[in-house]
Amino acid sequence: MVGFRRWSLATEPRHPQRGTCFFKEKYYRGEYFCMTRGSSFKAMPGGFDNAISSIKLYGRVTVVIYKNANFQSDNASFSSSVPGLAAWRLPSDRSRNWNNKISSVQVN
Ligand SMILES: [Ca+2]
Repeated sequence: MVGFRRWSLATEPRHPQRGTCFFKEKYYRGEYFCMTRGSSFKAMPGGFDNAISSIKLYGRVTVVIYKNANFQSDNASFSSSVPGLAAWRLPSDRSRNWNNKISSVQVN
């Protein structure tokens, strides 16, 4: 799984120079994993499916998130960090938001 790293809260914080980290809690807290630019996951790593609440970007990158696996269904792209996905509504259903919805991702 190229680009995949995972650390517990107890470990020293690390992140890619150019890439993205996905966090289970808002404001970049809780369990997380990181990806380098140019990598993607057609399905989220174990325990992270429908569990992401914030996204931190490092360097010039764009992250594309998808509601379903295999880059399907609703998507959204971000070029700066997202402290709370609950603030972003789903394109197909404006009454719902992206919190705990991400099921696949690309980092460009
Ligand atoms: Ca989903």
